[in-house]
Amino acid sequence: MTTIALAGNPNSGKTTMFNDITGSSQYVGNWPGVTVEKKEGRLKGNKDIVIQDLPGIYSLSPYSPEEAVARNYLFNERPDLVIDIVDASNIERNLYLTSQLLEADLPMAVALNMIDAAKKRNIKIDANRLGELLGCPVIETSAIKSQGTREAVARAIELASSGDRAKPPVFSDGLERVLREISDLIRDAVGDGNLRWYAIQVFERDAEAAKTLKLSADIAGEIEKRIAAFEAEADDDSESIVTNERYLFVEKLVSETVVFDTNEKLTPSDKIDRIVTNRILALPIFLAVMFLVYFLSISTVGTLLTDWVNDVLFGEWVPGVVKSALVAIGCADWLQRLILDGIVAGVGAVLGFVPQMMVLFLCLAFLEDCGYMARIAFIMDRIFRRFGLSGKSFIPILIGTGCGVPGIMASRTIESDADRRMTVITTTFIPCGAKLPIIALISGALFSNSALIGYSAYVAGIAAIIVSGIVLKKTKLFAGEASPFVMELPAYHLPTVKGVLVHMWDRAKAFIKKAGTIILLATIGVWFLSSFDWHLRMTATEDSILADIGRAIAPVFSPLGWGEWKAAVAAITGLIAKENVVGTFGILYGYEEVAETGVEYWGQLQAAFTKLAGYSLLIFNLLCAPCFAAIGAVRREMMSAKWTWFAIGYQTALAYAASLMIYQFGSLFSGGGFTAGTAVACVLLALLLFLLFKRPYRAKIEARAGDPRRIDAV
Ligand code: BGO
Repeated sequence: MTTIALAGNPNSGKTTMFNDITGSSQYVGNWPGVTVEKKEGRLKGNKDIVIQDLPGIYSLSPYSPEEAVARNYLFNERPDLVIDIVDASNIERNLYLTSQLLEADLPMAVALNMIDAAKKRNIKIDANRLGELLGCPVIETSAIKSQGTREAVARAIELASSGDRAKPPVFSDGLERVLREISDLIRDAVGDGNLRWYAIQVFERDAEAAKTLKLSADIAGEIEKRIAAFEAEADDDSESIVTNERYLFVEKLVSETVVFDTNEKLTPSDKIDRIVTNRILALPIFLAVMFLVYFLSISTVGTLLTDWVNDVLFGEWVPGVVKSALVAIGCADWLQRLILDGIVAGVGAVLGFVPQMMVLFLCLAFLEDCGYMARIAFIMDRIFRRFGLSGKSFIPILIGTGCGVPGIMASRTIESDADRRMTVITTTFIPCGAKLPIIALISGALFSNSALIGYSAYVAGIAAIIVSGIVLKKTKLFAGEASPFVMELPAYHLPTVKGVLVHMWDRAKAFIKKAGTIILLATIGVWFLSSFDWHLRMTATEDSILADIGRAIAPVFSPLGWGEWKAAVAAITGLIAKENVVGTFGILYGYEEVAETGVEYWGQLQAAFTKLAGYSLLIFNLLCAPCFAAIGAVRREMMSAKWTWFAIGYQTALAYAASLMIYQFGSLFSGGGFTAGTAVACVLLALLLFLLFKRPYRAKIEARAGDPRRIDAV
């Protein structure tokens, strides 16, 4: 068994190469963080070769969690060889990682990927000469066109059997001298490990290397003396010294092997970006694009289909056919009710929104595949940064528009613990696919399918993220500089129909699968609890177990305008999966109606909720704690029960406060008079303004012996 690891910068085409050579269909995206965990596959045509797709990294210095994943894999599990995927159209930046892989003395081959894009830009690379300078095979590839990829693997395999090693970069004389001295001091501790690699790490004061080597205090002190002396001589810190040397090495490689087109003109992408990412126009364009997305999915195209599915398919046909079939076979009354009033009404209510969801996913897939979504992250970075937040936090949010779980996982690309936690807490504020049925239900039943409702839900999600960011950043728990955000903006391209449909289906299939599993089970549970009393006798909904439970919790939601027990129950079942809010409404408000007369239940909703109460209900369900699957993801990413509870508590408190303010101020301005609820809303607003405008928690960098980077509170 031979293991080949694919390593490279984010967006260099690793996953595309992985898919091409293994025949898998891992998600290819144009933003960093798509591969946050390594993925394994077998080479097409030779199952003895294992291919590992590592997360994209800019360096082997583990600043971010995915860099740590990649580095740990390379050093602890030591693949038989590494294919370093270099984006040929961005060769200079990509070769920095190559220089570190050379230092690590891993048997490797270089795939000069995206050679098609480099050629288009008239960048000429002498791959043979580059191979000579690096001491390893360099193969031109275009993973997207499946060109050169098999050769890259074949050459890498040849290399593994030959045992040849690449040439580590040679640094300037002064640095080489100190590295030799350090090598002599750590030789025993390294044993048969890679002496040069450790010497460089120790020189850079890499904490991981120090931990592994367990140097005695004497030796550590001796090494520190030499590093400090060299730093004084070079007037720079050790890490920067090595970084500069690596860049010098890369510069030399590039000057000898690459010729750039000095007359390169603005590409069509650059021209589009002048408008789309323009400082003034970028935000209005983004807001207009998202309005169009919700207009198409909630108000126009999606609605036509959803109306038919809700009114005709699940309103008449399915209940009609199922009922006739059940009557024909003489099915017991209770089972008929379970199937019609429970499963058909509940699951049908959720599935009714599939067309709208498909249109939403189609629009998002188009925006992503043409390259616009990557620009949104870039635009949001500029906005977020003003509030001390990073655009890096926006990538999980973009991913979270499909499903919160991968969104939460994508937060791993954020180096700073504080920023990462904050992103995990706020990512699910953005409406995910599962929340779309709630948006579509409220907008359809109470607001005549207005696109503004769906759009406002999206804007409310972003507002909640920004407000939370500002407020949390000012606290001791989350204070600190925003993580740096580096991102390659891919050239725009016309998405393929297949690509868009595959991305749309990727998102939609999870939803349909859920409808057939977790939502089905939940609707059975809700039907049971809403059909039986505490003595397990079948009864009217109003006398059921669920009604009693609902009435016990409903008063909590009265100040939000929907103290109705059915709505309270729906908010709770939404924790299992957000679609359950709609499923529960389908059962509780559609009870008997669907089965008996085929009348859809929106009329009942109109009677039960004012527009204001409905909107408050929508906002609460959008912002409150996410579904169990997402809570599980929060728990995994936080690696702490305390932080998970903090996230749930914060999200629910924010949702409650936002809904309360919406309902109470809305009631006040629509002539409802000043009540105790309005007073509470005023206090909450004052608190919010105070938190938004209070002075940030200040931290200062205090130099301390042995720990110069320690941050202490003032
Ligand atoms: C998008 N040539 C060209 N031209 N592009 C390539 C090649 C190649 O050889 N190989 C990959 N790409 P990942 P990481 C995209 O997805 O494999 C493209 O992070 C887009 N997507 O198609 O994910 C590949 O695993 C919308 O581009 O890289 C992908 O290393 C607009 O490089 C990107 C433009 O590939 C990253 C590009 C929705």
